Order: sequence, then C-alpha cells, then structure tokens
Amino acid sequence: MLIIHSDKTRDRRTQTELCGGQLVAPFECPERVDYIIERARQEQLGEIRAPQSYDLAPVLAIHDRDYIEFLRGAWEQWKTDGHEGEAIPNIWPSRRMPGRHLPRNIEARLGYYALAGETSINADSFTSALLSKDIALTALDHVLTSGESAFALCRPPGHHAAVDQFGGYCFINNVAVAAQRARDQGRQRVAILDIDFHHGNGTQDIFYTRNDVLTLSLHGDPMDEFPYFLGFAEETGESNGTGYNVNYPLPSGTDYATWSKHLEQAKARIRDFAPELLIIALGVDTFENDPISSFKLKSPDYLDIGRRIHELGLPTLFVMEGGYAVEEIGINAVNVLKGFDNA
Ligand code: OKP
Ligand code: ZN
Repeated sequence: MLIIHSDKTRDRRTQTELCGGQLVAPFECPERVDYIIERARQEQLGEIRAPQSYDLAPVLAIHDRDYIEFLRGAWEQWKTDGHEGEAIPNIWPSRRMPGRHLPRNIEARLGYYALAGETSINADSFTSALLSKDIALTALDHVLTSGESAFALCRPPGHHAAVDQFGGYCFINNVAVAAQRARDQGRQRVAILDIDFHHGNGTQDIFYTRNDVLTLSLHGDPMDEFPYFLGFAEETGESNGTGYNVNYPLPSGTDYATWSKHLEQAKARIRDFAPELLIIALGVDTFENDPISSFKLKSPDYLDIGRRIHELGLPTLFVMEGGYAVEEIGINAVNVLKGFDNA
C-alpha cells in the first residue's frame, strides 16, 4: 500500500494541553507519526512518498473562509496581544450568548471558533493543518487515478473539525476535504467510515444534509466520551441526508467481539449505498491501553479490521486520525493496513 508521509508533520509540537485542570504534555505529539512510519518501514508496507501541495480551494469547499483566515492569523494576534503561553480558548458563545458577532479580541475569537479547550494553537498549527490536508489529498489522488488503495499518514487529525470549528486536536477535516474532492472529480457516492474511538462530529455535521456522502462512525458513547454533544444513534441525517448518517455509540469496555459486530452492520449499510470510494477515518485509540479511551481492542484485532474492510472490495483511502498509546500506535495502525493488503 502506498503511504503518503512528510517529516514536516513533526514540526508542530505544542507544549500544553488543558487536561484535568492542568497543562500537560499533549497526547497528540510528533512521536505518534515516528512510530507509525518506523513500523511501516519495518513491515515493508509499501512505497513511502512525499505529499504534493494543494491550494486552498479544496479546503474552502468544506470550511468557511473566515475560519481559515482566523486559523492563519490566530497565533500572531495572540502574541500581539501580549500573551505568554500557547493560545487556548477560555470562553464560548454558549446557550444564552449565541455569538451573533465575531469579536475583535483574540480570546473571544478563539472561543468563537473552538469546540473544546484542549487544543492549543502555536506558531506551527496552521501550516501543520495545511500539510495534513496535502497528505490526505495526495493519497486521495493516488486512489482516484490508480484505483488502488493508499494510506495518508496525516497529523494533526481532522474528524472533529467542523465547517468553522477546531478542537479535539483537529483544525481541517481531512476526510471531509478528501471526500468533497472525490465528488468534484466525478465520484458519485463516497462513504466515510470512522473507526476512531471518538465520534467524528465534524464529518457528521459537514455532510448531515447530503445523500452523496454516507457517514458512519463507531465510537465511545457520547454520554460518557468526547465530544459528548454529538454522536448519538438517533442522529441519522436531515432533509436530503436523512438516513445517510449512521452512529454506533458503544459502551466503555467494548471488546473486539462486540465492536466487530457493529463493524459488520456498518459494512452492510455501506454495501447497500454502493459507493465508488471508501474513506476510512483510521483511529487506533480503540486499543486497550490507549491513555484517553475506554475500548478493549488488542493488537491482533487490527489485522482483522483490515481484512474485514477489504471484504467490501472498494478503492479505499485510509486517513490517520487518533491513537495515543504511542508505543503501540505503529503496530496497530500498520496492522490494519497489513490486514487489508494481505486479505
Ligand atoms: C481526538 B481524536 C484528555 C481528554 C482529551 C479530547 C480528545 C480528542 C480526541 N484529558 N479530549 O478523535 O483521537
Ligand atoms: Zn480519537
């Protein structure tokens, strides 16, 4: 399987993540990519190729221009305002303050565009988000032109990013940008299957009223798990999109026997939809030792996930999302791809 990777994904290393009332070393760290690429090399998974650059057009096909311009300038404005640490939101337009205006103040702007407070912005955040989408789009273009599958080793992840919101370590929704480009290149139906531990709220929201992009997500029950406010089973889409969003919230402690049953349900819905392209939002934070998640998948299970996805017989784009058990992330992510390739 072709792997799209850039050493520059290492460039963004934020110092702070607001977690449990403390600023801790961020879970979403450069070492995640180091372990995956090292394992891919060891296992001779396939050619490793650098990404091409894309302009903003595919990003603006998904995200609001004002939001993207905010991301571009946020760090400069934060520093100009005299703040010492990394940029972290601390106020939101909440239920009784609906946020009809975009304030000038950078703290207010951060809250206006943030969906959560754990994702710090630093000098490299915007360029790293742009690079991450380049990786996804380069891998996508390979899938579209060759009909083969590919792995986009994206960092930062993307599936929590909505039209005009960042958070959950995400800024640009890589799978959504890729799906829209596939549509613009003439693919009629695209399915996005999100197997990250966390619900892909951004992806769901972006395509919620559409029937040309089927979105499915297996994840920790939002009553207990991030992002808490989206990802329930009753969210099935709206207007034209009714029936084209499928959520499988699963309880804490879910093991592979239960998880894989729901994967088969998702596969049945995908078969019924008959997409021309399948995009996998590939998180491996379903792993038993993941530090921020609560499922119980084991490393060999990831081989079986790849095998089961291969049974769909579709051109498949794998896009990296989460996974924070840094020691095992390489084994688990590469196992999915090996299981797919060797099926
Ligand atoms: C991003 B992706 C740690 C809480 C972390 C945010 C989780 C973001 C996950 N104290 N909450 O879906 O893997
Ligand atoms: Zn996750």
